Amino acid sequence: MSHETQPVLFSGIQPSGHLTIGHYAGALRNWVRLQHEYDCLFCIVDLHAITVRQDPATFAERCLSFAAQYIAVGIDPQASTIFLQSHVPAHTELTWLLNCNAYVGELSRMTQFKAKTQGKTDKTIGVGLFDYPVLMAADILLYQTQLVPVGADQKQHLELTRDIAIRMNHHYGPLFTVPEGFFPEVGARIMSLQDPANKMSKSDPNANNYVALLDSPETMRKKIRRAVTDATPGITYEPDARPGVANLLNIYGAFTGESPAALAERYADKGNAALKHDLAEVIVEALQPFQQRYHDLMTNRDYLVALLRQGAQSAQQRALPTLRATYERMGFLPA
Ligand code: ATP
Ligand code: LTN
Repeated sequence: MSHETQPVLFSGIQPSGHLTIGHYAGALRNWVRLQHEYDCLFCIVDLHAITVRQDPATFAERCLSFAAQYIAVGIDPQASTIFLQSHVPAHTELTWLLNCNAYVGELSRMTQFKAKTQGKTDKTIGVGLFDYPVLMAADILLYQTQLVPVGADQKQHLELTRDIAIRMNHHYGPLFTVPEGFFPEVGARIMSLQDPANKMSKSDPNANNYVALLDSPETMRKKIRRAVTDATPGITYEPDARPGVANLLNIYGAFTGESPAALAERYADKGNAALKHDLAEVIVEALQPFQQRYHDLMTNRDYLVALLRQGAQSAQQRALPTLRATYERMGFLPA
């Protein structure tokens, strides 16, 4: 199918910390799976990343590394548009127009905002962190996006995006496609290995909480071996009663396509050690070709830089009609 007739898919990841098996399970593997059925834009949302302070000395390099990881995981750069958010000014421009149609009340209810500001005072909470979901809405709405494949933690942000789109369509006439989320059945929320009550996060100061896609095989094996489980004999899939074991089964299922319940049956008479051993091997084996491709790509920086430039040009062109229509409908004098 040619791109003109395909529905648009948009998704993005912040270039902060290290990409983890959580991002693989919740987002990346679905991008790969869906990329040929949709007209896809995969963004490295660098403007979102600076809502938490980033080290300027390493930030650009991390953005390039994320682009290489998108391709290494299986995104075909010929078929999809890969680009950096900061290279396409339409994203920040539309954000302002949306800001004036979004409410402090709805942004104050965002659980990610509440979690990231917990224990902080107004004097130290950045305005960017508060406005983060509006920039995300702009990312999505600029391209008349129909599908947004993300992990379960993004459900609320997607609902807000839909609310803003519906509200503006109502006020100014049809402007935006109202997008749908795509949440995987297995792996939509991978939990921390040491604390299965919390989400696995790539910016976690404790590296034992996550497996990074670029960890060495030995590090991966060690982190899985040390994952917190419980003392109950045998393996069962009981997310509430046995969150640590359930998390390992979810990760396993995300990598092999099996259901966590079926895996639990297969391992019913075995122990945690056997499950961890096999899971580590599944992850190591799946990521070995990814790591090889990644290292090859990183030796060709000119290629990556050119690809991102091309992607940004194409994205900006595609974003302009919606941006201009929004200005126009809001009554601005055309430039
Ligand atoms: P951070 O951990 O740095 O605060 P984040 O990982 O929550 O950030 P992003 O890096 O922007 O945020 O997440 C990118 C995508 O990966 C989103 O679709 C998100 O839902 C998904 N994702 C992130 N962590 C997980 C996880 N633990 N399980 C499943 N999906 C995840
Ligand atoms: N907020 C998202 C990242 C993100 C995104 C987007 C995802 C920014 N813009 C547009 C999908 C579509 C997160 O996962 N933290």
